[in-house]
Amino acid sequence: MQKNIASLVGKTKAMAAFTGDKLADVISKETHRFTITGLSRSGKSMLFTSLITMLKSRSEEGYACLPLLRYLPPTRVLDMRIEPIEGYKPFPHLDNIAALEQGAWPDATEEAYGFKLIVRLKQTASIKRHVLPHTDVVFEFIDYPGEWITDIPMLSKSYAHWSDSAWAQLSSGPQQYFANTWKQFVNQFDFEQAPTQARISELVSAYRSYLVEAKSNGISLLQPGSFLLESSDFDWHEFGFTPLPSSITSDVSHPWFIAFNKHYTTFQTKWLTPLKQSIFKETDKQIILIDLFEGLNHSRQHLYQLKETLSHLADTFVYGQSGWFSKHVLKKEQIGRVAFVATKSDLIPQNQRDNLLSLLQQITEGARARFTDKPINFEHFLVSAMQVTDEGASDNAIRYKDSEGRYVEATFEPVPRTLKEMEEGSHFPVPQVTVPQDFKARILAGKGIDRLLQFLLGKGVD
Ligand SMILES: Nc1nc2c(ncn2[C@@H]2O[C@H](COP(=O)(O)OP(=O)(O)O)[C@@H](O)[C@H]2O)c(=O)[nH]1
Ligand SMILES: [Mg+2]
Repeated sequence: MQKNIASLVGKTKAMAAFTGDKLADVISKETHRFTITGLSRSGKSMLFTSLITMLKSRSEEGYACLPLLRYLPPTRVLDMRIEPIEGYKPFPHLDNIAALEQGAWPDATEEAYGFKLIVRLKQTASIKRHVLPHTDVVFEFIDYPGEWITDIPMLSKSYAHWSDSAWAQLSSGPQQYFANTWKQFVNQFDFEQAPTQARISELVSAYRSYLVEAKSNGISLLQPGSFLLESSDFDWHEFGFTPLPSSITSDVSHPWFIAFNKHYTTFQTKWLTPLKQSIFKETDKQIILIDLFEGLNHSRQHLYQLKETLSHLADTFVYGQSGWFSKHVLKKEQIGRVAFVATKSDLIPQNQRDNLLSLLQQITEGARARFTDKPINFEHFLVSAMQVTDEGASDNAIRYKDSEGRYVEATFEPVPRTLKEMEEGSHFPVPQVTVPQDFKARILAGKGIDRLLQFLLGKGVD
């Protein structure tokens, strides 16, 4: 499809169809496909909601938000419109705005949504203006549940391999504290009895309780993430599986191994393969959203775990799984662009932002190390999709409405610049903010999005 990045597509075709009264239809077209990825709760849906709100406001109300977006100067923008992408449900922008109006954050995403933003620009160069009065710049965005992304690496593992690594993983790091009940359950479980549907379901539901609890305690690497979604398109009630002790996974004739191996294969072929083809499609521009606050709020171990998760998912993030990126971008010696973005930066005072950025750079170290010799341009950003907080009386303070609706002021210790600086056993309390009534003004006051877009809109070759 739109494989030529920033190219003029359909120009010749448009010229051929040219007739005097169709002048307005003669346009050149430039398509940018962005993938915004990130673990669940990293702020993807809110960022999309803000982006649409900002761009609409910029074009419909002439509001000068996104001042740094030189590429789309308001004087050149004729209009902007949002259209669905074929094969995807339309992004629920209006539902999200309605939720915000009720003082609630947008619902957690349980399926994939797509939308296209089409920005029609006046042509400036005079010859072009004569022949092609407009350029349409098309941005394609896809939003999906973050729980899906953690499952993509399971495609390249066999059941036994996945099971052993999942077992080792849940026995280490901060997640081990939430895995005890699950492990006890497995220890008393009678694997001598046949894997009937009822017994499989018992085991799956015990494992799922672990996933749910670990997730609510800030653990990010949880597989299969798809099992966390009630309304998953993959029927984990019928084809569920769990990791099993290695005494079972090492015995290929064991009835439980056979049963779970079969379910795992179904999960790969019926769910993961189509998922990777539809969601993690060709793209040369990646935005990877990272919520550092969940980790800061819990412990240093949580941040280490986040770092490990990101490096584990690096290939999925950057290349998708289609190999498109490597085939098309790398071979053409273009530069791929990857933005690592720490979200919700309004949750700390302005003077702590440098510290947060430095922490972000350390958290992405492992992921970036996977691409040292590749022509990929990485950059780190902080953004807030909504500036929920206000400045406080001192530079170390911010004001916000807490969960009881009181307007409070909180003073902050410095955000650790590195993982090492965060003391063992300490945590960095993060304010529990609510959606403010003047949310729209606060979306327009969100920070960092224009710089981010500007970076990504840069041409493929530097
Ligand atoms: N303070 C603040 N909180 C945010 C912001 N963006 C998201 N959040 C919070 O993070 C939660 C998860 O965001 P969401 O966009 O649903 O994440 P997703 O799972 O990646 O789509 C929201 O419910 C909000 O509580 C932001 O810009 N500022
Ligand atoms: Mg979401």
